[in-house]
Amino acid sequence: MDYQYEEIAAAAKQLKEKLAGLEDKRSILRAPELGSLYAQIKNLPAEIRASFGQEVNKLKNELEELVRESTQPKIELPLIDVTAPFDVNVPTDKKPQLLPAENSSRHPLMVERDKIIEIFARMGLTAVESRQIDDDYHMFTALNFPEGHPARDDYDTFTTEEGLFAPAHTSTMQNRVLKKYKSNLEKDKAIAVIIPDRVFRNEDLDARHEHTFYQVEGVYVDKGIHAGHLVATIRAWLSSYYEKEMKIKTQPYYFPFTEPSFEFAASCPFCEQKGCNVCSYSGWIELGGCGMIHPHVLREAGIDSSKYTGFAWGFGIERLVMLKYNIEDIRHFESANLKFLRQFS
Ligand code: FA5
Repeated sequence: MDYQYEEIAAAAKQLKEKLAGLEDKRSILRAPELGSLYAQIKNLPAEIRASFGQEVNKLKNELEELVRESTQPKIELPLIDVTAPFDVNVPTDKKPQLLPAENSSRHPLMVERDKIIEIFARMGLTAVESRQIDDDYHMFTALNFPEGHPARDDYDTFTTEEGLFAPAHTSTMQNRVLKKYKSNLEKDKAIAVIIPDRVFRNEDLDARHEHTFYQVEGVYVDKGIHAGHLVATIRAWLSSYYEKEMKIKTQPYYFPFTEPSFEFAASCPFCEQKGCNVCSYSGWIELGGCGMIHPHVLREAGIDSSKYTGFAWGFGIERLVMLKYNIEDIRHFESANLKFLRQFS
């Protein structure tokens, strides 16, 4: 920094040299050289008093900044390309840290999404990311919704002028992951994938419905797979996520891409099924849809449906988290309400 008064410039040079050798860096702010500059101000001629005083303050600020820099622990962040995609399967503690943790906290949905991925990873399922814009083929045709099928109305979402969609569910990824991993089957390995990502719906909002939310899709295909594997997988995962033994109930439902299809509910973890206001006194909480992958969907991806069978499911991540922490309104997640968000950091 430049100083127009020679005396101040000389003191600045001297004080900076002195600072380098000091153990208690803050003591430089009490140095006699600085004190004597301040003491002179009141005796100076009126025409230079203000500018001299400003320069002494400038020197004090510079010293304070140097003290701050030398006393703050150095944060050595590795150089990273923030635009580069990284694999969603990388464990949380190995992911690139963009901000020092003390300046920020992660969103609870992202923390829980990582826990979900980690439990499935231990069960042998790999995570694949979805996309924010998709096409008619992946949203409907590949999932066995022919054109004009009334079930298309259940997935009413935002569209672009070009006729593309913001995906209304993570099932839009089924055809892609079946194609990507079908070579596993020839090597006697299962297709075992989860897709945790954001989805969108044209929805009337309330305490349980958002227009933008997260789902986690699961797709498992191998020889001899049946609905018992589906129920056992979901039950094992839920018991691990809620850290208690969970019961599962399925009831018949309809999805064009699974046959048979089910809605599944888990035993209420709050009341041990005695009945409470969270489960509307039924003892069960509905969590998602599932079923055996329809042979048309397997064949569309080039998989021999007479040889291989599989199951798929879709949970709403917000609903899972609401149940875990007894959160009564889904809209808290996107509210940017720091009082709510900080409870999870
Ligand atoms: C589906 O989206 C199917 N794709 C699930 C599926 C996958 C079935 C694979 C079979 C095989 P559904 O529309 O029921 O199904 O949504 C699944 C879950 O997403 C719901 O149970 C709920 O937990 C969550 N969900 C749905 N709509 C909303 C919403 N507007 N806000 C928050 N969560 C929602």
